[in-house]
Amino acid sequence: MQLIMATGNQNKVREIREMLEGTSFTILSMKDAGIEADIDENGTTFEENAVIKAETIRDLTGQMVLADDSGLMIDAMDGAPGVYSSRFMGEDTDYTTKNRAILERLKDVPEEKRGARFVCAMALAFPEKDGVKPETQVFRGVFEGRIAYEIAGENGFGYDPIFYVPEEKMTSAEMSPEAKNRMSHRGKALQQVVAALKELKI
Ligand code: ITT
Repeated sequence: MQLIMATGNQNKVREIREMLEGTSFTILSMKDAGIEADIDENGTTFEENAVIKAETIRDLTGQMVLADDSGLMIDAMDGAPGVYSSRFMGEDTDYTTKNRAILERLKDVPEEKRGARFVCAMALAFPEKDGVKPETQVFRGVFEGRIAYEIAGENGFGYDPIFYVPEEKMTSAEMSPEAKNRMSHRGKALQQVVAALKELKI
């Protein structure tokens, strides 16, 4: 079964493809599908934004669509950057600059107050049938960790080099892709999506 992924972020597409390897589900990115859309992510929660993205592309294509809205919530920054993770310090600012700025901001914050989590909401939107749009299903995955003291690791993307995973004693950018996918917010949300797709029996 093929799903269109409503994202312009190729790192998300890569991780989701890795996780779906060996299943009967395949992902077509918007780029592959030749879809260009500038989606206004004006929701205030991950769930709202995931639904906006999935339903916009479902309405445009008439296909089943999966969307991922995710971000990093930092306790010492009152949950920021949160839903604004990709827009933090400006969409075009590179992640080395963003990550350094966060480390600088937290330089005097002790370990026990450096808690952080990656959150991922995934929305699955279904094609209209007999003039009715089925209800979009939404799932959430959370990955708990802390903000590191230094940038470390080359894997992953975005904020991975400053996201320390205590159980692994390394950042999520130092973890192998397989290990990150097993523990990550995206991995946990995707497991629920796959279970829901299997229930559909289509
Ligand atoms: P789309 O809206 O087109 O899907 P986007 O990158 O703008 O792409 P979001 O609005 O969901 O996506 O922002 C998510 C941001 O959160 C992402 O750009 C990263 O900065 C961060 N993020 C999410 N998951 C991450 C992960 O697994 N590792 C590192 N950073 C992550």
